[in-house]
Amino acid sequence: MIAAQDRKLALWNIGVAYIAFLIGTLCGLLQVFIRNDALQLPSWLDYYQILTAHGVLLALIYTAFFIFAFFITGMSKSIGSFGPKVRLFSWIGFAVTTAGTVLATIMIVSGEASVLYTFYAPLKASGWYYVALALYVVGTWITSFALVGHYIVWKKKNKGQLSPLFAFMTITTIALWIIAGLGVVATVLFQYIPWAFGMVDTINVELSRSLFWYFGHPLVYFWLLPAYMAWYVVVPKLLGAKVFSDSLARLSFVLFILFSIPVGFHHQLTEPGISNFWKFLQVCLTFMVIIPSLMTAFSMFATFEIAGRKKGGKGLFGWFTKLPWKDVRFTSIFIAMAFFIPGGAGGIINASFQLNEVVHNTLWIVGHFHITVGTPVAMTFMGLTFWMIPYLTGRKFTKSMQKLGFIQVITWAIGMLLMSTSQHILGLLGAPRRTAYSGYNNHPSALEWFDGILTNHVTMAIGGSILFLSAMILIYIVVMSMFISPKAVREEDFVEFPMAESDKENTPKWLENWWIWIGIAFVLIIIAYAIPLSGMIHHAPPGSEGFRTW
Ligand code: HAS
Repeated sequence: MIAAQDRKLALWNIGVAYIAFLIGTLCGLLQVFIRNDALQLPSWLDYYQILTAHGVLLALIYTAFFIFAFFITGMSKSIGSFGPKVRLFSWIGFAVTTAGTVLATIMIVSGEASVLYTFYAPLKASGWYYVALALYVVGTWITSFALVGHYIVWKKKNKGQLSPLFAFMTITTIALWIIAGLGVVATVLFQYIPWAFGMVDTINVELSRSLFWYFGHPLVYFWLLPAYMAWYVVVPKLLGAKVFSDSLARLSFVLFILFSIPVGFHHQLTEPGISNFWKFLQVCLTFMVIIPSLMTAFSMFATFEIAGRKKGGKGLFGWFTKLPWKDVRFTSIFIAMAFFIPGGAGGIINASFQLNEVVHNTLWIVGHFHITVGTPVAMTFMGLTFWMIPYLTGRKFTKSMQKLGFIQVITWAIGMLLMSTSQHILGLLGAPRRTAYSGYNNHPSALEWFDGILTNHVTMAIGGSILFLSAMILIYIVVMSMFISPKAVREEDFVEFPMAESDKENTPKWLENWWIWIGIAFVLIIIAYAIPLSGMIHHAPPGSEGFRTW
């Protein structure tokens, strides 16, 4: 068991994460009904306000707080309890991130920031909303630096040794997050805040979007990598196996530092103002970032097969039946992985220049992110929640909670399958994203979106409702394991942190040479961004004044 003070820190992070999850999923439920024209909002509430709250609270707040809870728990477990300074800075980071979260939520609820989670200019929110975003990023950086400090202390005490896999992966993810955050902090501090507070009249839209996506794409790997950490480190332990290959795991993580950042233009393929050459270059780099995910898929299949055969699985697929299907901690993560097969394939489609023309800004993209962040990542976090909170509180994860856990993940999978499938199909039929309900004057194309059995807005709403039900079951499990479930007394009732062994003997030391990886990352960033960004600054068209469309 890790130190009580580290547990407290992690639990507070999880607490905020699940408050955001509760409000965010409620907003999601309202949205699917509005899109289906089954719900009219009162005049003081706007669809775009709810959409912003949904995106911000789930994609930015739930994820970040949960991820830091996981990092804190795992770092304390793998390299030892935090010292007083690390703990102090982690609390300061938590407080600043929470302050940003509260301020952003107040701005959204009061109707001052219906700009969606991408906050695209020239939509203009209250200046305080951008201050809130800056606080959020800086808060996460403070916690990140605290964790890096903890790692450095360990490295000094263990000179020449490779760090444990969990710590290595935490630091990789943090490196990615800090480098990525530079883009969003730059645009918020130097463009949005002066513009929103009236210090300047106009904003350079293309530059602001490009700096946002410089951050926005690695942001998705900031969500994904902690899920991969669970796949690499937790899953083998649940299977009774070791990490398949320590070097493969580390290499796949450092490849994310290299290739996840210089690729933001693949979100801007339809935008004018960026030449085809730079778009093409960044699309090529996007195809490079697929490789570490394929390495991860390979590693997972290998782990399953080795574990299944060790348990007596025979023949080509006999090992599959030997996996611990009755353990919800495993089954939830397995379903999460399975969703990432179509989720990742969809990403490859999005990144393909011509196909992007068909799907960009349609509901297809919404379908894509619900089967990437909304299931592979979120359901992995659910699988972690089942043991992490009992581990931190010292309470039991009872048999009835395990049963409820199964109901929760199965309903999530069914709801997501219905909702995301219909979103993908609706997208191909041209239904736009980021829009409230509109009948489009009964245009035949728009009428199609309400036809068919599996392919319409009604299916989407049914899926969304099942998801909400599932979310409420999860909240119940969270509350039970935080406050109500009986305290574990007997040895066998204590829930452990399942952390698999990873053989480091054959792992090359250069894999943990951060100067190499961060250095190459910056070289790639400069190659991919220096010329197009400087072009946007030096040949900027007239800037835009702000618009408030709500
Ligand atoms: Fe994406 C848009 C391209 C991955 C999230 N993406 C988005 C948006 C979000 C998002 C939120 O190129 C919308 C942003 C917005 O608001 O506008 N995405 C990709 C590519 C990948 C990818 C190439 N995306 C993700 C992940 C996300 C995420 C991960 C969240 C966590 N995405 C795009 C593009 C756009 C985009 C364009 C812009 C579209 C537009 O026009 O606006 C790749 O990283 C995917 C690689 C993954 C794989 C899958 C490997 C499979 C594994 C599972 C193994 C399974 C096992 C289980 C072992 C190749 C690892 C076995 C089970 C059995 C049943 C057998």
